[in-house]
Amino acid sequence: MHALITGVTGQDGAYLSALLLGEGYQVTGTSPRRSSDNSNLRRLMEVGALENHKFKYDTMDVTCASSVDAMITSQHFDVIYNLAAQSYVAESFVSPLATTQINYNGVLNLLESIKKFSRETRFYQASTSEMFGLVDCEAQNEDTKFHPRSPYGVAKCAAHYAVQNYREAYGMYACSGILFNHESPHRGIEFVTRKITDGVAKIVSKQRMDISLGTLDSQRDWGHARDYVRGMHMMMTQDRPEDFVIATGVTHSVRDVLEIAFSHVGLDYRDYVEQDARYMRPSDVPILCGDPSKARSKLGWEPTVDFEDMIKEMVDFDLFRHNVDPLKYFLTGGSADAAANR
Ligand code: F7E
Repeated sequence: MHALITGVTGQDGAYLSALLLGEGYQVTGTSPRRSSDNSNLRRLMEVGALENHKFKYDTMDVTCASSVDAMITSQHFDVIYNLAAQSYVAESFVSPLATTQINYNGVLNLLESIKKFSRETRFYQASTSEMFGLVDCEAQNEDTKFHPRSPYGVAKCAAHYAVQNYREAYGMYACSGILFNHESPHRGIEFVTRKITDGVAKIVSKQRMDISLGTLDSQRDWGHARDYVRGMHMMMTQDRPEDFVIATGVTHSVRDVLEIAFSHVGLDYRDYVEQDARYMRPSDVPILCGDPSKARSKLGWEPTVDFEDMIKEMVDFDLFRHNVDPLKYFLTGGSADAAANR
């Protein structure tokens, strides 16, 4: 089996590559351009994908139809996972057109190319809980109406409907995973959980004194990315294509993330966090909570990582990255100097 993963250099691309390689797949992973210093391949290196002879890294720009056609006609792909996206919601308010170009037009380019050249290829689209936006029910499932609150969410809704349309119009195996927030030590530094865990590690290692954040009241259903890419793969190996919500069903606030991350290193977040209007969004999503019942019953999917354990794992990883050995740190009663990992 040969898989194409677009946006392979991101958190989910790395975990999905590792999963599929472990299942014996040949994996071609793409991003729009090669960076000269290869720093964008860091995650693929860390999960062990780069050194696997069945993994190939290539360039493809989903916003360019000829680039997509060239890739899809150059070899046969059994499955395509579209993870390419401008995924930072705040940035979509600044660059709505560029966001739409990648997050919607890019999906159309892929669907058109599959329709024209490789109709048997299965297609996965990374849909998102941001499509639900302003919700009026306690838990969101596959039938909950969309009320996006950002250019990011609007473009993702358009792409979601396009996938549904190609499935109905052309009988393609095309499905969307409606994934709620999913984090890990490989999460981008701009997202709130990682910004906090990296900030805690920088405070412990005395590289900074505080963290500036936007609203602390937002509530999200946060799961672990490794669990969520397993859900993607399960959706793509069914008899029929269907959309699924992937979530834990448990909601926490940004304040809860702060509480866990800071108390893990023996600090009180109130002494280190300041609020900054620059991180407030013109319209935000106050609360989300997923209902993964369909994924549970039809796919047999279950989340395996507890929220608190995940945040602590991220803090420990960031402590290591900032040269503090977490174990020595705790054993020496919170002395970063004594725990310096040199
Ligand atoms: O924000 C608030 C912020 O950027 C979460 C993406 O993967 O998940 C992610 O979207 C909440 C928001 O994630 C800061 O206002 C406060 O209410 O970590 P986030 P997101 O916007 O929920 C969905 C499912 C996706 O599909 C997206 O691609 O936290 N918040 N202060 C902050 N957020 C950030 N980033 N930075 C702050 O300083």
